[in-house]
Amino acid sequence: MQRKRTLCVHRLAKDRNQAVQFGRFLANRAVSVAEMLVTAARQTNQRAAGRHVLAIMDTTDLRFPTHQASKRGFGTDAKGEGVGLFLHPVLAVDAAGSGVVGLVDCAVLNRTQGRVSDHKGRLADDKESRRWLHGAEVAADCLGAAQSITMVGDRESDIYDLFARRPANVHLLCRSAHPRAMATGELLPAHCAGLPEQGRERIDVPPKGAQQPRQATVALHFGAIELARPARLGARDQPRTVALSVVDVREVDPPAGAQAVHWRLLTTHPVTTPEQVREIVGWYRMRWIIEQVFRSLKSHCLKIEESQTQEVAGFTKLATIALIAAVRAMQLVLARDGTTAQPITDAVDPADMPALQSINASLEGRTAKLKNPHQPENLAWYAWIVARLGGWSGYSSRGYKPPGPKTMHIGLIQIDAILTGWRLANRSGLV
Ligand SMILES: [Mn+2]
Repeated sequence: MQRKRTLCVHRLAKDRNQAVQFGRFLANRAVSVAEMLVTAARQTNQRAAGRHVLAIMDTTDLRFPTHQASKRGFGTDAKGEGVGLFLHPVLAVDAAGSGVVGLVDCAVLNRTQGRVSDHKGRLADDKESRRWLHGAEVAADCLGAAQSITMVGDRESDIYDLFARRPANVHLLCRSAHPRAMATGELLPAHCAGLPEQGRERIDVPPKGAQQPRQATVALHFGAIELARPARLGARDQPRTVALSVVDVREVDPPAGAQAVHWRLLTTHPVTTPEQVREIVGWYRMRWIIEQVFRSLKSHCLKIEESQTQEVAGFTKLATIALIAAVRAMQLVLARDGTTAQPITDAVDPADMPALQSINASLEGRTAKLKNPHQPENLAWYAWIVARLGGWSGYSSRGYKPPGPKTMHIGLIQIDAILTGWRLANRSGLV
């Protein structure tokens, strides 16, 4: 799937016999999602050795509006209307180099009981929000080789239970969602409004909906806080307070009609300087990587929601493999500038190197600008080849778009066809 970039078993297989074999493989109960994930996490941990790793998590919902009738064992989608399934992966990203280290875990949520309605009346352990704490625990267990781990989550992960029960070796970083009460009785938003400004910064605001990309001036506020246990948790075996840092980044004088930038981030990291604020905001912004992985899994690349697989168990296995393939394409996107210092062996079989050398030579132009600027030992060298085969011009100056997940996806399909041809020619003695 990493090479052929499809979930369609018939296209993955070279003939009908192999398609039958693949079907049996997926239906085999000994082939488990847990085993696939443990293997992926083991490889990720090896690459994570000695690094500060961000364990980025998010939930995505899959929907199958055109296959409602044929799907078996699936629960309902986010709206409770059609057939759906939820994936909650944990992705390891290098905090310093921003390269994708690999997949750590993926929780699968299947709402066979229908939509969860009564959120507040249930204890944290029983709720679907348990997936965040579970992800933090898996990261703690599986990334033992990492120098340190910081879990990164969006507003959904603003959960007291998570702050209170996080594993000792996992730091947290999430966006605040609730106007929580502090130990002093004051509410968090009011407290942040009273914090002194500690500096200003110009930042790039990416385009969103109808909003154009722009530059914004933001004022930085930060401080140590203590949050109080929510009253509804009662006297559970939870600490009365948790100590965190808050980072409050607010746009100064936003242009008329624009949505003002306002990030209120909560973290277990100490924050005492504007440099640390920049670091925290930079780590939070790396959350876009997991959103890109979801995009390549769904919309234009792997088209996971078009899968014809009917049984939920078989589909979940295919989806896990597809997730690993989507993570690999994203790894190439981030490696393209050579800043992640990843070895080419992370993605390439050494036996394919002669073919790749030849493809590279055929793609290089006469001018220095159109030469592959990276060394063949580096993953960036391979990313350059894949991107060029995917239709990227090779120009990286202003005005030219750098290659994204879709370009890498197309390039990977091309490279597979070329390598297949290369191996055939070698076997027939023509080369
Ligand atoms: Mn989310």
